[in-house]
Amino acid sequence: MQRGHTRMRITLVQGDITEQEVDAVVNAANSSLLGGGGVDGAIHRRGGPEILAECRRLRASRYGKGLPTGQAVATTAGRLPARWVIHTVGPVYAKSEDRSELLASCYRESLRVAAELGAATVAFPAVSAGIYGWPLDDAARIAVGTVRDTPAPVEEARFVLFSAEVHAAFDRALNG
Ligand code: AR6
Repeated sequence: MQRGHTRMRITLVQGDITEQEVDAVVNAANSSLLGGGGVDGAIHRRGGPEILAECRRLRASRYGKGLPTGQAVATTAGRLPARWVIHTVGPVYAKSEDRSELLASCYRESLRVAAELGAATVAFPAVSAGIYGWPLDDAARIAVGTVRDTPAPVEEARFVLFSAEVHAAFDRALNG
């Protein structure tokens, strides 16, 4: 079988992304790559200082001005059960401007990086749906639709949703 031609399985779980036994965990980071609240805070706390050390090296080299919104970059996962963290920067929600393409790009670019790493299982949070204020149903629709439409040599894309409410929104987006 040719790589990239297997169909990616999309799964949903309610839980904490830092506990997932997957190859790669996606982090809803900010451009600084130096940490924050929400998923980002949890990943750095649980993963330990190795992740931040690698993020600092990225800031000192390829991403001197920070990681642009919609892009993705990998580091070690430190002490997490995963092997890698793929940091992506979601757009802040704005009523005055449609930033959906940037949000879709987070999922596409994260899958591209996962493919480069050879990750077979990837866990995603609901990017931009917390501190960045994206309305839940729309964030879920963009997340599920983009992952579904992005061909990648990944066996499982697992959305890990922190609350029953977010899980329900992703379930509606996936199963109608
Ligand atoms: N596992 C899974 N989901 C989680 C976890 C967890 N451990 N913790 C929170 N969530 P957010 P954003 C959910 O705010 O909106 C940070 O400060 C949360 O309930 O983490 O993209 C960054 O540094 C929500 O559904 O990310 C940026 O500055 C979803 O994850 C900014 O927040 C995303 O919420 C990024 O904001």
